Amino acid sequence: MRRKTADRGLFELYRRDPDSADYLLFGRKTYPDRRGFLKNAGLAIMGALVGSTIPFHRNIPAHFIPSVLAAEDAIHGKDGLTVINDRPVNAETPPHLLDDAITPTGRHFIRNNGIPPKHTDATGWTLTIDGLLDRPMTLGIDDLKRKFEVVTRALTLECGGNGRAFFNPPAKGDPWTYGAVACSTWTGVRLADVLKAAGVKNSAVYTAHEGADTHLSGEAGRLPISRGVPIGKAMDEHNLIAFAQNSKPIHPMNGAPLRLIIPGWPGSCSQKWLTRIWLRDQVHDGPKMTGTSYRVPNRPIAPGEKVDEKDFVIINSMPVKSLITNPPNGHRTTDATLEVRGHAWAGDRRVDAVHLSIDFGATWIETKLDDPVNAYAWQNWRARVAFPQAGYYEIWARATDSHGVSQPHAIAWNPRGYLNNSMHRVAVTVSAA
Ligand SMILES: Nc1nc2c(c(=O)[nH]1)N[C@H]1C(S)=C(S)[C@@H](COP(=O)(O)O)O[C@H]1N2
Ligand SMILES: [Mo]
Repeated sequence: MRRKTADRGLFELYRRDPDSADYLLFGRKTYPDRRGFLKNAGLAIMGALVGSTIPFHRNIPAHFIPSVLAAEDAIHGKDGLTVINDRPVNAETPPHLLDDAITPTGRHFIRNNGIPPKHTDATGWTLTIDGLLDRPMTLGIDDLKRKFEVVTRALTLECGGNGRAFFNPPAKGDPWTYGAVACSTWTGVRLADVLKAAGVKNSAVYTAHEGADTHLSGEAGRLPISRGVPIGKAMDEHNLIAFAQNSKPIHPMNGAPLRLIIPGWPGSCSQKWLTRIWLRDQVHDGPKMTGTSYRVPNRPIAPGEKVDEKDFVIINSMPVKSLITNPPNGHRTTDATLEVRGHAWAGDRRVDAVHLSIDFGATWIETKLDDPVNAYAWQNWRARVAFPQAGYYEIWARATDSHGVSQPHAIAWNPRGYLNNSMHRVAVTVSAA
C-alpha cells in the first residue's frame, strides 16, 4: 500500500478510485459523513505536500486534495498554473494566461515523469556525448558556450498528451486540457554543431537522451524517461542544447541547468536536466520509447477500438493546432465587437492561415496571422469580431498548415490520448449595453 502512494500522486489516486485513495490515505473506508481521520502514512504524506503539520486534520473531508496545490504559488516561480498532478509534478497554463507572444517562464507548463534532481547548479554540470561517434566527449556548460556558437530562439514546446482530457472513452495519463504548450525563448548551442564536432559515424541512426531526474520508484539508476530522435531530425539546425530560458537560467522544473529543445516534435523528445546524448545504431528503446508510449495507431481507428501494439508508430512532427488566448472562456461583455487573438503552430510545418467562426462553423473569418519570429516559434494571430446581436456565442479557431491540412472538429481518438488538435472553443456572452 505504501508503495502505491509512493508511485502515484494524490491526483492520480483520486482520479482512478477515490474510495481506495481514501483508504490509502485515511487508513479506512469512507464513512457516510465523509469525514476521515488522516493517520500515519496518510498524515505524513499530506503534511509533506503542504509543507507543515495540519492541526485540524481530523476535520478533513474524504476525497480531499489540499487546495494549496491548486494555489498560484504552489510551485515556486510559476504563476497561475493549474496543478494536475503532484507526483510527479505536472501543471498546465490556462489559455488566457498564454496571451504573451513569448511565454514568460512563470507560465511555461511543467511535465515531469519522475522526481526532478535536487541539485541543478550549472557549475560542475556535465554533458556526455558518446556512442557511435569519432570523438566522444564530456563537456561542461562553459565548454559548450566557449566552443560553439550561442544562439537564442523562440521555440514552441507542446506535450504529446496536450488535450488528452477530452478523449472519450478516456485515455489513461495526465488529463491535460489546453495548456501543455508554450513558446519561451531558449538560449544555447545547436545540437547539430555539437554532434558534428563529435563526428557522427555512418552507423548511427538514432539519439538517446538521458537526464538527471529519478524514477518515482526511487530505484537508483532507473530513468523515468529517455527518448531519442532519428539522426535526420537530430541534425536539424533548429534543435538546441539550451542553458537559458527567456534570458535567465532555466527554471528548475523546466530542466535547469541544461536541456534539449527539439521543437516541432512531442515535448518528450526535449530531455530536461540533460546529462547524456548517446548515439545508437538502432531506434532507441529507453523508457517511454517503446510499447504504446508516445505512439499512435498507424491508421485511423474508432474510439475505444483495441489495436495490436505492433500497429503503433512513433509520433514525429506534431499536428497543426491553435489556441485562443483572448477572450478567456466564459467571457461576458456588453461590447458588440471584440479583439480575438491567440497563437498557432504546426510541428515541422508552418501555419498558413487561422480562421474563426462565431456561428458554429457555418461561416469563417480570416484572422491576421504573423510570420513566426523564427522557425519553430508559434505564430500570433488576431481578428476583430463583431457579434450581430446579444446572446451566447462560441468562438472557434481553426488553423491550416503549409500543406493545406486544417484542425478537425473531432478528436482522432487513440488509446493513449495523444495529438488532440481539435479546434479550441471559447464561450462569449454578449448582453445589451
Ligand atoms: N529528464 C526529463 N526530461 C523531460 C521530461 C521528464 O520527465 N524528464 N518530460 C518530457 C516531456 S513528456 C515534456 S512534454 C517536456 C516538458 O517540458 P517542460 O516541463 O519544461 O514544460 O519535457 C520532456 N523532458
Ligand atoms: Mo510530454
